[in-house]
Amino acid sequence: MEELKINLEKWGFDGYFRGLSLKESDKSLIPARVIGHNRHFYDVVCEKGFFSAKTSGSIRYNSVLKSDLPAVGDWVMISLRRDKSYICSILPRKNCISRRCSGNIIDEQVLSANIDIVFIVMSLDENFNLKRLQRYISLVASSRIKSVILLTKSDLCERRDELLDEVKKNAPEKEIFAISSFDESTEKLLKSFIKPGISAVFIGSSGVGKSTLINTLSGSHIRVTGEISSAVHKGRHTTSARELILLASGGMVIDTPGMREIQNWQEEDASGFEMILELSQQCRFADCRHRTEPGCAVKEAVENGILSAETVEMWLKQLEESEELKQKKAASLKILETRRSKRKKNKGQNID
Ligand SMILES: Nc1nc2c(ncn2[C@@H]2O[C@H](COP(=O)(O)OP(=O)(O)OP(=O)(O)O)[C@@H](O)[C@H]2O)c(=O)[nH]1
Ligand SMILES: [Mg+2]
Ligand SMILES: [Zn+2]
Repeated sequence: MEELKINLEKWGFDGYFRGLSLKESDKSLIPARVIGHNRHFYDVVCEKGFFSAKTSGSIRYNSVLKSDLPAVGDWVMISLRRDKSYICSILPRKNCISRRCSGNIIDEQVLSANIDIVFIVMSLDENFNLKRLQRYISLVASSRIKSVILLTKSDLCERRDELLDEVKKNAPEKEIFAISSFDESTEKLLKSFIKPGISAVFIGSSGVGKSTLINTLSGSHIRVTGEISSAVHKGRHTTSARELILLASGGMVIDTPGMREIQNWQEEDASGFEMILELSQQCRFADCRHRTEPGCAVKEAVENGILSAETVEMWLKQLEESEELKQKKAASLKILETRRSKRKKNKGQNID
């Protein structure tokens, strides 16, 4: 049988990752990209084809945070065996989108790695919410990946132009499009961003149409969308896992499940709030919280109608959250460190 040989460049294997993979000292390991993940296995693609792999003991042992484990989009080094394949290491990420996980301990979860463009999807129906959009924008901004805003379901919305203008005012430096997933022009628009070798990810709340857009791009209906299941009255079919697919036209797309909560792992960045930062320097008190302090330039700007009170509220909320997050993060890292060193000690005893 002829051996399947896959061109990894199509899957985004560029000079950067090739260089990193060549540095691997264990020459029996080969590079692969993680294209899917379920509870027990990772789906990977390598030159020899598609395989299911588990993480090696050493990856599991050495990971403190969830982000130390492979994520969809990661380039990894694998040992390929007929029956079992193992992911032995993760090549350093170019970038990643991550969020903090809820629970008692703050942890970081990588949503996807090595991404060239993020489509932030929000629909122009009852899901439309400027504050939520701002949170998505800062989630992506802290990862320094290019993002484009897609306002879907424009066919259902009579205030389309009005809402589009509102978003443009809130995110003046972004490319923003009001689209319908079912328009022919939509495929063309998206493909103008997703060129061969490019990895794109779609993020946004559940039901906004991420899978529908990906179906349009892939020209197939392999991704289940809300519509199919409502036809059989089984409730909405929402995407439950992240997966990366290669488009026939070149380029890759990652579908993600709708996020219920978006919380940044990296500290919030100030993009969109530059004006407040500048004004703060003119406040009478250096540590002005822009609430009740006299001589507050920010409050004054709001009163004069130069700055919207909503933007200031958003900024203050973000500050409070990131302050809280910083403290929790420090505490969590301590707990996780202790956990790791205990594990090391236990292992030492086993060896003795
Ligand atoms: N009218 C209209 N309906 C749309 C549009 N895009 C998607 N839909 C419908 O919206 C519903 C949800 O779409 P999905 O693609 O499953 O949404 P999703 O973002 O993948 O949702 P999750 O997987 O839960 O995160 C489906 O019934 C789609 O047919 C659009 O542009 N216009
Ligand atoms: Mg979906
Ligand atoms: Zn102030």
